[in-house]
Amino acid sequence: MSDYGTVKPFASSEVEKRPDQNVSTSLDTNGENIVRNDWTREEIAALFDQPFDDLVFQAATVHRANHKAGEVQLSTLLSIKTGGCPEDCGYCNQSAGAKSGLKAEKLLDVRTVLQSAAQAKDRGSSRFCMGAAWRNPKNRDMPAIIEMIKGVRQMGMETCMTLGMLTKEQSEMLSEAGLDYYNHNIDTSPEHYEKVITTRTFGDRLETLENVRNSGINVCSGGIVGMGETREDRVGFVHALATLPRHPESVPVNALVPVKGTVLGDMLADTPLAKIDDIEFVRTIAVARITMPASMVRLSAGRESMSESTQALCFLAGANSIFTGDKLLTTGNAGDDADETLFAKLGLVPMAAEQRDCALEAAE
Ligand code: SAM
Ligand code: DTB
Ligand code: SF4
Repeated sequence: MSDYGTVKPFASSEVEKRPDQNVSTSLDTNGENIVRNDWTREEIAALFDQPFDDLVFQAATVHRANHKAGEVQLSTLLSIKTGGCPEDCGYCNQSAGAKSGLKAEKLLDVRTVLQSAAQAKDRGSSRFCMGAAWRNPKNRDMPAIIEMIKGVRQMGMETCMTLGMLTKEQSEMLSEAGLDYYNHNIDTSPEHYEKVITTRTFGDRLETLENVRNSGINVCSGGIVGMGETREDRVGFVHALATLPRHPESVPVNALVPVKGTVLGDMLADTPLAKIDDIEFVRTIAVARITMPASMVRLSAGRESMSESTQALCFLAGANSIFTGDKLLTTGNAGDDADETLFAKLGLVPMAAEQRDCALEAAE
């Protein structure tokens, strides 16, 4: 199988018959939503393998049965502790081992973080996501982290944090502070994981997700497409998320931002794999939407170098969340002006925090 699956549209001069449409869906015969956690890899591979228009149509149908079409949730990111990370994630310029020239910084003070959150709120964002370049938070960092959560919540915004691995006790502390979401990505398939990161295991990731889930915080977990993985790995990646005991409430799908000086940025530079094929990226979004119908699917990193039409296809295929602003954690993002233009062209509107909660409750 090629990296982009088994459909060979121009393989011969014969007119090819399109595959039978007997693929699994998450809608029952009345169009009602069924949340399934028993997806097989074969079923997920069959979803990916469909003709593109069938796949996107199916994903859009599932999307409309579970969410208000045209509404997109907006989150803003802030790096609260940048660089110098002891982990060796091959995609990340914040790893101490990366030679990207990024300057390591200490944990920001609470006031600075709250000022950024207030600006994000003024620009229409409903969720503030704070990220730290840590393997795990130290107990001495927890008081400041807790103050940040409480302060952002007091402004009426949802809070999200991504701080690396958490113990049960740390998850409980964050939950008690009122943290709404914790982001912890599985990043890729279990098989591809060790080719990208050696300082922790896929199992370590699942353990933190379990701690977060058990402490009652909403789970945000997804990964990166375009790290030189195969179609089979993308199937395994979606399968790992869609078979969790409970689907993540948010599923960020990032397109690799190839940064010079990182293992993957340098390895993939000037190869055909340097940029994920747009159609394959949209397919991944669509399959995530179909298999996790009630979750928010976030079109995450990589939008800065994505055309408007590819982004429009992602929204059609069920993406209903983005990061706003001109910066992600350390790299560039599309920016508010570009997004305002895009939303106006496509007739998309920002989703209010309460509406998001209703959509989830309705689907549960
Ligand atoms: N250190 C924490 C951790 O790894 O869990 C939190 C921060 S980390 C930067 C958050 C996520 O950003 C990673 O799990 C990865 O999926 C994504 N990410 C990092 N660098 C990226 C890049 N160059 N392109 C796309 N996504 C990236
Ligand atoms: C996620 O899945 N994507 C965001 C968020 N979770 C923390 C981070 C993307 C980071 C892209 C590289 C950077 O800006 O440093
Ligand atoms: Fe550290 Fe997170 Fe970057 Fe990995 S992704 S190097 S854990 S900041």
